Amino acid sequence: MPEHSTVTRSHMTGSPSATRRTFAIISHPDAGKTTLTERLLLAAGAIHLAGEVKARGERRRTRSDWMEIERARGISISSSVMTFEHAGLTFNLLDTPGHEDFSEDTYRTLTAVDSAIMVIDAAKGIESQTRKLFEVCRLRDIPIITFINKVDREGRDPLELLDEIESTLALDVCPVTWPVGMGVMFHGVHDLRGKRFLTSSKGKGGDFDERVALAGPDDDVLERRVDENTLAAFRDSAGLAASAYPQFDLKSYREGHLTPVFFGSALKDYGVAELLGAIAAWAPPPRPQPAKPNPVAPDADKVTGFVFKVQANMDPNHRDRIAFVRLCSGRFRRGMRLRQSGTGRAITVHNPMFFFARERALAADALPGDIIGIPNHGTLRVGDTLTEGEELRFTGIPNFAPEILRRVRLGDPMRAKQMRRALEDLAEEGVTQVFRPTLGAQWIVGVVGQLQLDVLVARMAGEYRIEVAFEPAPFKLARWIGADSAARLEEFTERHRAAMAEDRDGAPVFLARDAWDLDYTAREWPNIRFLETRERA
Ligand SMILES: Nc1nc2c(ncn2[C@@H]2O[C@H](COP(=O)(O)OP(=O)(O)OP(=O)(O)O)[C@@H](O)[C@H]2O)c(=O)[nH]1
Ligand SMILES: [Mg+2]
Repeated sequence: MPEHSTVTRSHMTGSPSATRRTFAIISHPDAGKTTLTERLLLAAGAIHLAGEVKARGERRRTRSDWMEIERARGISISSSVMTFEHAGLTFNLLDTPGHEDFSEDTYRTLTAVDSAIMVIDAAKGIESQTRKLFEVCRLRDIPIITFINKVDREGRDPLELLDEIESTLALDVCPVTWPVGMGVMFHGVHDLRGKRFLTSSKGKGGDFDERVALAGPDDDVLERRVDENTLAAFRDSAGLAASAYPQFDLKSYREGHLTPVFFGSALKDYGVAELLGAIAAWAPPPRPQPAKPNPVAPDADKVTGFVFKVQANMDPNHRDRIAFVRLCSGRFRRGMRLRQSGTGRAITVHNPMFFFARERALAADALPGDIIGIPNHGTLRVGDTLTEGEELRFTGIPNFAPEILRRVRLGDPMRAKQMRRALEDLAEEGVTQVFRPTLGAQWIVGVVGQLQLDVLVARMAGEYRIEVAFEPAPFKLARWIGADSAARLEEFTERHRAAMAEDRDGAPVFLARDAWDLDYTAREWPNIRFLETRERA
């Protein structure tokens, strides 16, 4: 572990966790989440130069896409945490991957946040992945701010986009900023609440660098800056925007009934500072977290938290393994002893880390809403609850049944042990799942999508120097099994030894040849449960 500075960040006035804003950025692939993340860090003063996803050389270095394969492909594969301070508040931002092959990572990340920014590409509107992510937010009552991105390019009509959000997601929408032209006719954005025109001193299509006071869409300031046709269209649509939709209502937003909508451009910096201001003013501070036997309120005295993500090899020079913990209550201090649910084991947290935009630092203390990284050698697992001793367990962190199963073939049989170690490491991160068949020595990996297999191959080679290849497995589906009667469960596993496996945690898994096989078996064994998801821990 390299040396780091130590930081104390808690502001102990009033309810301490009221100073935290912990949120995720979610969307379909390529909508601009990572670009927006960079711009938010820049707007908050946490960095001085925004990296670009598809730029070359130094400009390429975005903070959240740090993995080799993310930089090579220009996509996000794993969610990343970034903490920054601004306006007396501490923001914990989680940039998530959009591709559905990595959605398990995104779903787990959503268990750790209090609100979300939903990014929509102005040319595309709501896509199927957006809808799925939205459903997860709704299940967990996570309030959403919408950022309609890329208005500097040709996009769909803003009113049509609002109506689509309203009807497909059944949400009230409240426009906060409104575009003045789009694509080649893009002149800037009208901040409806702040009564300003965000524009460029370089004229049409330039990067944002100027705010001009604006009484409203009819203000003649615009006549000097915007061509006639664009202005007429803007006045029409902005007039409707102001009159046809509800006013912003904090309660309704926080309860998940209303989403404020920002039109902007992450790449050209339009609307980003306004968005940051909205997160500060509107996004909820830490909320109670679902747990058994009872939810945990952020102002409870004792420290509690849970692991929502594990990441191996973040530091290429050190074989590190970091468990990301969302703190839910109490005031955490470095060196504390915390008890791990399940095993009952106590661990002393010597080196808790904060992840800032440019560096990591040792965390001297942390508050509810904060996310700390705990370096460990495999003790801490996704789904683990940490407490000062209380018996409780945070709920709702799922594992999903994989949709593709492959047998692993090893290039060099001398390295079987290392390979298994690496597969387990990466399985723990959720890159893939791994199943150990009861019979036979060849492990089986399960993924939700093909891209995960590509990532597995690339990371095995890059981080562990192991060449792996896959061959078809004789199975297509995996289901966790359970039963009320232990004897019945044992009978089932005995009778299906050739189709049984264990997951990484030793939980029994039935591997079915196909849907018909699964269906048939399930009907033959009505007392056995076949589960598509398994809650961790
Ligand atoms: N014109 C334009 N391009 C943008 C804007 N924001 C992002 N882009 C481009 O869109 C592409 C995708 O951007 P990312 O920020 O990687 O998108 P993402 O949502 O993080 O993608 P994944 O994490 O892979 O799902 C990149 O080429 C960006 O430069 C914008 O406001 N305007
Ligand atoms: Mg990204």
